[in-house]
Amino acid sequence: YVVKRNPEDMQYLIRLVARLAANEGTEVLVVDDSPVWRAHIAALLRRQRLTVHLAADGVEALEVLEANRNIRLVLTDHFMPRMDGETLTARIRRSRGIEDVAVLAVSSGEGAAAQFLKSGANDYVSKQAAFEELLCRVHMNLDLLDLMRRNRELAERDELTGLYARRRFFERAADLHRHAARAGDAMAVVMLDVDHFKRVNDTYGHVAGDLALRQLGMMLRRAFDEPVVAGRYGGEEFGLVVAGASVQGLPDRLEAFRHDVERLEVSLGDRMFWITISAGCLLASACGSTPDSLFARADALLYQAKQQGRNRVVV
Ligand code: GH3
Ligand code: MG
Ligand code: MG
Ligand code: MG
Repeated sequence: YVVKRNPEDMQYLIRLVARLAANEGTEVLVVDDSPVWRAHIAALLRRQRLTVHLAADGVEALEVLEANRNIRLVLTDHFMPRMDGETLTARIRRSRGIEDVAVLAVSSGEGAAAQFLKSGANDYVSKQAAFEELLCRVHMNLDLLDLMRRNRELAERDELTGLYARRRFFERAADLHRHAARAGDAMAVVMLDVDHFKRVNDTYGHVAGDLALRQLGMMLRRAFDEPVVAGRYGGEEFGLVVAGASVQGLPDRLEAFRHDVERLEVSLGDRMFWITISAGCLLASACGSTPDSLFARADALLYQAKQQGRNRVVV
């Protein structure tokens, strides 16, 4: 790096140190038919503490990508035998989004940038540019991938419980329903609600309420991991969706879970309390139903559980 004695460059240098640490060991792929260029760029990137894979053309690059699913950035040349960089970029995009694998096109051709970007490249740098620019773009693109990943995580996961947040939960439920309807599979939709939770908050405080929800979320994650889709769709309301063979035995597992929750000791400071849950568990065929209708019927069962005195599962 060329570091000028101006505040911007010094700031960049400081950020770069943090970046180098964050990106250390990140896997990248250099695709170029020139062995000299390949070796040179690889050495440059290894000095940035990146893990570098190499390929001599697009065909080899696709093989390397398939064998190394952790590669996050592809630096690709334009003209290469067997498969050129633009085709390679388009092929990568058929299965991997721009937030999954970044493509940085490295070429000397006039007008190549637009072609690359239209094929799905994240960024472009000319072979005539200073290596410093190439390095800046490598780190910038890796940072953007991290940012996109973090944003998605924030949007999809409920912060308190680590379960799917509302929107993603209903999306996953719809996906599951579509597959199950095609396969003619059975489905189960469970709606689960903490009993008299307003009282818990009123008696022990909001912090204690949060703690109870966090512990309940942890128990749900443990008791119903994949292929069960578990989410928090409301304040003290949780949902489960499952299709196919896993539907069998779900009512029994749910009853055991209800019992486990009943015995969970939630303690904050020197105070201890217990919570109970009610659940509506709908078993249905995915064919001839919509996700909305299944949720509405599960909700009606949950309402029955509340009516019948709470702390119970109605199937
Ligand atoms: P029911 O048995 O009929 O479900 O009674 P309930 O009190 O649980 O139901 P209600 O819907 O009246 O109240 C839900 C309460 O859950 C109200 C709200 O303060 C509380 N709540 C919702 N989200 C959160 C949260 O994130 N943290 C805490 N601490 N409380 C929450
Ligand atoms: Mg070439
Ligand atoms: Mg509720
Ligand atoms: Mg409630």
